Amino acid sequence: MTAAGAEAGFTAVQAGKSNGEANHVAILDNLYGGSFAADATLGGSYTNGRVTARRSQDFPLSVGGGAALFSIAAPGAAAGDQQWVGGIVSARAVSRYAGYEQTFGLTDNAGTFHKLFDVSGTGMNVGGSAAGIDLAGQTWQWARRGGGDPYSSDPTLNNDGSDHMISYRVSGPAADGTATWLLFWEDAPAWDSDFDYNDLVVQVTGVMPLGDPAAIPLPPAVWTGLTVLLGGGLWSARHRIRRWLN
Ligand SMILES: [Ca+2]
Ligand SMILES: [Ca+2]
Repeated sequence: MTAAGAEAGFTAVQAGKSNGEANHVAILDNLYGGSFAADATLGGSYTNGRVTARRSQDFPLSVGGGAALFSIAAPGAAAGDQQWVGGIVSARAVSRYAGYEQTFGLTDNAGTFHKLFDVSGTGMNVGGSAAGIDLAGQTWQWARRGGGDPYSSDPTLNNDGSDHMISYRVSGPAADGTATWLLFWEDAPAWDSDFDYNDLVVQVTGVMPLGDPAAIPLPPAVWTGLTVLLGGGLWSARHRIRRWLN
């Protein structure tokens, strides 16, 4: 980890040990085109001159004396990528360089896992997506399942206490309340990991409903509605997200 990275609170991303695997720059190039290079003005970030993937902090100071909340609509410089809050969310698999099967979802604050999709394929040629998931007013952790051990965006929930997800904000928050993120996962336990964070990459797009107060966690009982929403509700939200995604 560089001194600058340590100061900014970034988990170090190591060079991969496996031949033929794409690193973060190659994954960004494939996803957005152009040639991404480190952006010297933003620690841990990359740009192709048109699109910038700005690294999220991993170990920030707590906000307001409590848990750091990472708002999809309004990320603060002091917020990390462990906890996420608010918005209507869509997500899709971008790449997979892993021996393990990969499943993506989230956990609520009761610790219950909600699967969003299984990942098919390998390398850059992968499938798996979910759209129009209403998480307005919710607080959650992203979660990776599949083969091997389960891992969370919150290191304190991981069996090895390590950070298994680093993230970049790719765009937004825009005037219409949208923002896009990339989540890069490491799926091996610390004792056996290269920590190159390319085992699973997921693109997340959030839309903050107009007037949403954000950052107000609701009781776990609210989560019982998630499955229903995944089943086909919120068509207006889905439409907004489809319009925004390319
Ligand atoms: Ca992290
Ligand atoms: Ca790895």
